[in-house]
Amino acid sequence: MTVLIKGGTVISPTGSTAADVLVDGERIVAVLEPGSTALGADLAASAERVIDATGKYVVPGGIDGHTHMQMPFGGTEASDTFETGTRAAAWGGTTTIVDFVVQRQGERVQETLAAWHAKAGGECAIDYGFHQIIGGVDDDSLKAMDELIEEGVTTFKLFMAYPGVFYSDDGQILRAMQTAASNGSMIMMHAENGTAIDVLVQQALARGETDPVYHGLTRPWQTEEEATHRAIMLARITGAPLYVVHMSAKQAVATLAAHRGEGLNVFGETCPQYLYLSLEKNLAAAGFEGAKWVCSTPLRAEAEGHQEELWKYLRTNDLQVVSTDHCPFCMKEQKELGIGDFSKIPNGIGSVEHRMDLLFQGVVDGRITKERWVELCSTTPARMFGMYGKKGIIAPGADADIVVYDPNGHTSIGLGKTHHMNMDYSAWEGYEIDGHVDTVLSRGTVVIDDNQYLGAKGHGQFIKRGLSQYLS
Ligand code: DUC
Ligand code: ZN
Ligand code: ZN
Repeated sequence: MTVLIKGGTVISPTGSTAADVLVDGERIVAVLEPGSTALGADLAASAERVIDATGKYVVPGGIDGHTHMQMPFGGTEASDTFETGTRAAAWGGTTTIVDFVVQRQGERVQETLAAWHAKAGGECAIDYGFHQIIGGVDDDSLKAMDELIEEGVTTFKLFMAYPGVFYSDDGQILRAMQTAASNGSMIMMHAENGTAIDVLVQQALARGETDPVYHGLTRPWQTEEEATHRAIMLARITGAPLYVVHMSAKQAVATLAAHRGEGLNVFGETCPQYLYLSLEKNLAAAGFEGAKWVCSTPLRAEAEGHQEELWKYLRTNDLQVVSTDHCPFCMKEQKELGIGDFSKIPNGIGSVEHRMDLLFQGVVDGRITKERWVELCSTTPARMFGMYGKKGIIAPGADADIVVYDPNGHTSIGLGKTHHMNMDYSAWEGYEIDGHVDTVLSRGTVVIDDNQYLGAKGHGQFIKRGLSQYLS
């Protein structure tokens, strides 16, 4: 099938240009100046399908480099399956996710990877890759890190939080970083001081402070900044590259930025919830309502100015990627596990469907340019996670993962279950976006068009990723 996307403005991090995009099968074969008679123009004239993109943006499909579909966590399991979560992602213009395989102490890494392949295989609407969580650093799991690179899993997540669950101590982190430094892979870090947080949590509960807001108050910014700094120091000792996930504290990003400034390969990711939502407005909502926004790292106080600073850091490239940390739980029977004890509320927010729209609102509001929007949401994740060329760019030879985005359209989020994530609420209820995902192609197949889902489970393929292209 040949598809011509005609009359739109093609956006990349380096600029925007009026161009027609020709797709043949699963790939982009030409990006043509309008009216061009160059190679490919003949083919364009005979395209089997023409999509009129006049007045619209034509952008590389979104890459969400941080999702947790059906993740076992907090005494339950994240409510989106690979099927429902990737379908919701497609609705929102995301055409690739990188999800996390979970390994805990005592489990064999390769067996957990096989289990995740079994869960996701044949289920996904869009392409997907895996990062590997190493929850039990030992000789066997360190050896597995070398082996997984051959299997296209080139990034390894460690936790400085959640003692007794995923937590690694500094010695374990050091060893994993030494392995990453030697095999060229990258360490992703959940940077929060988990043992200090656990003491603060127990003390709060003993005082009868059980509401959701105490989740945020027992994880103060110092616990994120301290862990970020410690992770950077360990990276510095070992020479390993470091990617700090879901950063929400401005002080932690300042520390990261200072070390980037010294030339270290340290990178930072934030998520839409840390840009728009806050401790006061959301986590402190009346009654048990705040549970909707319990995630870690936590939402931060607007009065402290974190959200504004994070937007600034996105602009200045001190934060490089926006992912979602999509980890949805329903209120009923899941978030409700924490009624009367905030520490039992499963941690996570669902946003996989809304990332492209929410960040585009940043373009409308003048916070970032549309080119930076594409860079943060697609091109840099592709490069960071070893997929660039195939993903993250509109260019001949790349997969035809394409979004036709209408900057004059409108999207109402959340209202009355207008979203497609498998959740009984929306963390984004009431958000209005000045833009709209019109058409989405995943490897040349139209999966969303005119507010209709046309995709199919099993279309999405596993991506064997290479090493991060930021390290070579
Ligand atoms: N934080 C969350 O909010 N959910 C999943 C895991 C994590 O680190
Ligand atoms: Zn995390
Ligand atoms: Zn996560």
